[in-house]
Amino acid sequence: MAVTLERDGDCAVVTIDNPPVNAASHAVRQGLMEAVATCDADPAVRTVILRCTGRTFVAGADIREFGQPPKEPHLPDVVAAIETADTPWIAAIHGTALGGGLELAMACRARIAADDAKLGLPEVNLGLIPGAGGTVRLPRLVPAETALTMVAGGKPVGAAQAHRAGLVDEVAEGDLLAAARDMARSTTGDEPRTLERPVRHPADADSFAAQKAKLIAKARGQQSIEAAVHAVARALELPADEALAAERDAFLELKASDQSAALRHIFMAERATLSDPRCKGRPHPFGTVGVIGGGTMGAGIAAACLLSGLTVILVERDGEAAQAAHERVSSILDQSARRGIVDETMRAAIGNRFSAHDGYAPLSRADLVIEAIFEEMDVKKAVFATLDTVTKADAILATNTSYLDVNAIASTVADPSRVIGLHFFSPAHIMKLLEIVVPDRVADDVVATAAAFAKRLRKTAVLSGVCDGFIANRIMSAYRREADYLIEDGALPADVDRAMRDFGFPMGVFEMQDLAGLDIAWAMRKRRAATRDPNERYVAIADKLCEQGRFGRKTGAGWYRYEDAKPVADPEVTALIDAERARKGIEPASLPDDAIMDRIVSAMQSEAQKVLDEGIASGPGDIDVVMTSGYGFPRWRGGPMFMKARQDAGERA
Ligand code: T1G
Repeated sequence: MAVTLERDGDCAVVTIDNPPVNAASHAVRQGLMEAVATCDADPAVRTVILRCTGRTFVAGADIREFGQPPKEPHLPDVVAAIETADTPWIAAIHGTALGGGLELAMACRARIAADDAKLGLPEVNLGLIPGAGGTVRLPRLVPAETALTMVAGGKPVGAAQAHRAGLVDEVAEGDLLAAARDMARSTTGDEPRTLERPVRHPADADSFAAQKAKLIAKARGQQSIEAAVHAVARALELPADEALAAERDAFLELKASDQSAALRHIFMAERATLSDPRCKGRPHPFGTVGVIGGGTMGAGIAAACLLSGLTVILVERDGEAAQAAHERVSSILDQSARRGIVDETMRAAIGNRFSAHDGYAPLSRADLVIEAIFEEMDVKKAVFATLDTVTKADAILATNTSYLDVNAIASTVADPSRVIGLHFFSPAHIMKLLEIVVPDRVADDVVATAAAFAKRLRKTAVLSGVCDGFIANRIMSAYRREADYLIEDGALPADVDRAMRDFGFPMGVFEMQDLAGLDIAWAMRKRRAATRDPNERYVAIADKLCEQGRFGRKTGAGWYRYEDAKPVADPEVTALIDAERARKGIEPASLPDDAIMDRIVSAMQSEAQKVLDEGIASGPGDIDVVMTSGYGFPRWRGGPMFMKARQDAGERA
């Protein structure tokens, strides 16, 4: 039964049991409607407690029902039934109360939350706005500024913050149900219903207007964010019933939109990886992680593990490097503490789980070792040969290489079934994407352990086969090559970057290169020069910039010149581009932004199709996850393969 009801004296306890996250499915909605009627029909029931089994309160409407014709009772009807019930309901929240889950809770007369609970309205992340009264009830419980941030930002708040704001009436100490029973006993039924409360207007109209404008500007084309801002604004101005009707109309319009279909596609695709059969083995424990190399990547990986509660043993080539690595990791952790990602107590506890060494011996305690040294195959092979002798026989050995052959690395250890690729993206403690590179002879439980490790670090994991550049860097190289062709054909770096920003990328491909440093790719191009196909078009402009020492931001000039750290178009670069065009006899063409983006996206799609045809990626959703999580492809466009499917369907229609 998705919903059960049991009597506890003059209190009824309504329990939702709908794994994995108690989504408000059709069965749950029906069960709740019946519970409202049963409790209201029983004069002996004075209060009702709404709770959930399992790990969380209701995590929202059931996303899996979105593609089907909606079935009554609709969630707004259930929410209204609870709010208008004669018998007052109390929500006992643990885990997360999100979207429709929080809307159900706000229909109750009161809310009590476990101290580690989170409450939010993340609908904008699915291209929606709350569709069951969330935008109208929330500003009646919390200040308008908080409501606007929660609805348009889509991020949950913790129980303590929710309590301070007025969203929950109590934070339970100890047993949640017992605390809810105490609250029920003191509930009289005279408490105001949420919609009967006045809205909590903003403290200052001008700053509220500025907050709204800033949210809309940051949306970068995502319609749901602007719609969320307008919905909260309406709730502050209109009578509740009119605001509810307008919210529902806006919700239904967004639900039918391409952007919402795209965002729901990405949401489900990000979770599909871990349901891959190769991830179904039994994971090994990975409580203690060794990290080899404490440079930018190694330090970021170590920090990501520490922030996820793991123990880290970092190894560098000598004492001085180990000390420098320890300081690098510590400064990342201090920054995380300053940002409130960890509190001071956690920050201190992390320190006790971290050590840096100039020798391999401590790695005998590691369950998983991640090599993050520089990209030289011989050096990596030597490291793995050493790891083979110093680590436990069942310790998993991973390489963070971004393009080298993981099968070749695995061949250096006696048991290659314990070797896998874990390709992090820089900065490793921030970027969500993690490519799990699956070599030929790896064991299933090692892949399953990598998937469980990714989930523990809250990473978005994608399985990749072994090839040069795996999925992400292969596709990035392809569209970066196309961008080089574009500037030889007539565009300038600023044209390409503007087109990409207007498309929804956080930055363009040339700005990105200046940020990462042009010298890294230059070194790779020089390494590959001998094997490059002489018949393939080659653009030498980036090489010429590097020959002048223009490596990007770090040298004050690259594709752009940097004045006060701001990129400025540089006539010297334009002259260099003109000279290259002339040398090749290219008459520059005028390239409008949509033509630029068509070529950039097509380059992604054609390389992605090769990656799929070669079996390197399992499905088009993996490509979209890689491009949105790894390279800032706008999530509300769904990714290059989602776009291709829409284009192909349009052509077929
Ligand atoms: N509906 C259906 N299934 C869901 C779901 C949902 N809302 N949320 C998660 N799942 C599934 C997910 O697909 C996965 O399935 C499993 O649960 C574990 O998820 C009217 C219309 C709750 C914080 O946007 O943020 O309410 O792969 O791997 O990392 O206004 O899931 O195991 O088969 O993410 O512990 C609003 C979305 C909906 C919340 C848990 N709610 N979910 O994170 O586990 S719209 C959301 C999450 C709405 C109303 C509107 C997270 C989580 P499987 P997981 P997790």
